[in-house]
Amino acid sequence: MKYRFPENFWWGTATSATQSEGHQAGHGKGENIWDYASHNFNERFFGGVTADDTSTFYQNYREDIQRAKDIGLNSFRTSISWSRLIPDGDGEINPQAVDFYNAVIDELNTQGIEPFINLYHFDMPMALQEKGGFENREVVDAFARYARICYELFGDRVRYWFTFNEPLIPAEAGYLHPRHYPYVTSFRRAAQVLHHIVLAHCKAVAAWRELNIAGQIGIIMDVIPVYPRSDAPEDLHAAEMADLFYTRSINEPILLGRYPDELIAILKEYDQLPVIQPGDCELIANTRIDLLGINYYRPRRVKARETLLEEPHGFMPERFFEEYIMPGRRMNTSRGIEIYPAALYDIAMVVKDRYGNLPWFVSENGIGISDEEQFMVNGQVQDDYRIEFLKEHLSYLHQAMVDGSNCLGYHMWTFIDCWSWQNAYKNRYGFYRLDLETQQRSLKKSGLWFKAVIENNGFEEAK
Ligand code: BGP
Repeated sequence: MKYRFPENFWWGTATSATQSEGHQAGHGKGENIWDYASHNFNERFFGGVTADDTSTFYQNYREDIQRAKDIGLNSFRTSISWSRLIPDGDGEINPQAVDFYNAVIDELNTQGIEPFINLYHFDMPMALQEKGGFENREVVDAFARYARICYELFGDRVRYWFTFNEPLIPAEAGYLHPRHYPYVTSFRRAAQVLHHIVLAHCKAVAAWRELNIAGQIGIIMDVIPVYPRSDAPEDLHAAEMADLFYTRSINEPILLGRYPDELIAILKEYDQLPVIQPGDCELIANTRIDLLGINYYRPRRVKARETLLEEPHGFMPERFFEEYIMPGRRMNTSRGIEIYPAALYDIAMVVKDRYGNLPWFVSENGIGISDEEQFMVNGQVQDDYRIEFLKEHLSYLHQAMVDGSNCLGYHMWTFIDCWSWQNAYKNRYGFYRLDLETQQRSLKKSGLWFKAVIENNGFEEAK
């Protein structure tokens, strides 16, 4: 077989609590920023669909896990909803949430599907957001408490834990380029949020290590590899700056134990440094993870700035670079992002060469397509484009593994079409189609294809 993967390779899918459970009023869940924002800033959500109406995994988890089994998944990532477990974020535990997550974890284990559990997927409890969210240092401790509670409740049956999904995003999307509540534009505030998220991660890792739980603790990073327009020094510098602000700013404290010196120097020069208290740098330096998840969707192409950036809200990293629209680039027009499978190889090499060949896996990769019903034949979405996408990405990943990358698995985003942070149900990513009217799930052609890949632990065709 041309693309054979190692024994015990993780073949799975990823989702998150807010995007798949549905709010399910009356079961003790507290509000999080998505419950709040999707009602109060409803126009920001495609079709006005709120976080209440997300895919009903809360009611249907048993049948859904059977569906995961049906296509042979051996691992499954979701998150615990902080505001379901602890409605106000820092107080009483909701017993119905404990029952629910116990049931989900037990059902996964019973079916022989490894649960990968993430603690934070963009979903700050509203009560804590009202206190400033991660801008407020007290929330770091509330997160560490919540993490410890999760380990104590579920750690005997969950072997793979993740502190955060895409830890840069709550800072960047919430406080710099406003797409997530509280829709702020301020670099300095974003930097403070990011620093506190780094600390929250470190404290959650420390709590896990103290409890001596069997398994591994990690984090899930979003990597957007940067490519310069040309080899001209100005373009190379632009690419370095984009990488520094949007990748190294988070990867290096987490994976190498310190912020990049160049970043600190620039933030000092522009008076944008967050408050870093004595002891913070030691904590960061002494925290190590066991396992890294990487979400990959798209590359970032940049060039030297051709015009001066207007900065009505003050300092922005984009003063050092601007987007390069590469002629002939291949686009996913539904999502408005470039498709570039070769980047998965480059990412694997960065993990190998820059981050000590840490064990890692692809924790998200996928293609969101709108109006998929047009591809429906006899009740099945014929998503050949998704199969092509998978083949291409997996073949580059396979090459990276041949070249020494320590990659342990591949998780597709996502299992059943789920709600998205702004696009709601516009773009569909799932192996199963979700009918929004009936909530019925139906397997797509790509789900069948993935089943065969899992059975064979690989696939034949070239890219
Ligand atoms: C990732 C998030 C997921 C998911 C995915 C698809 O960055 O971790 O939660 O949403 O992107 O993106 P979108 O939903 O914006 O199309």
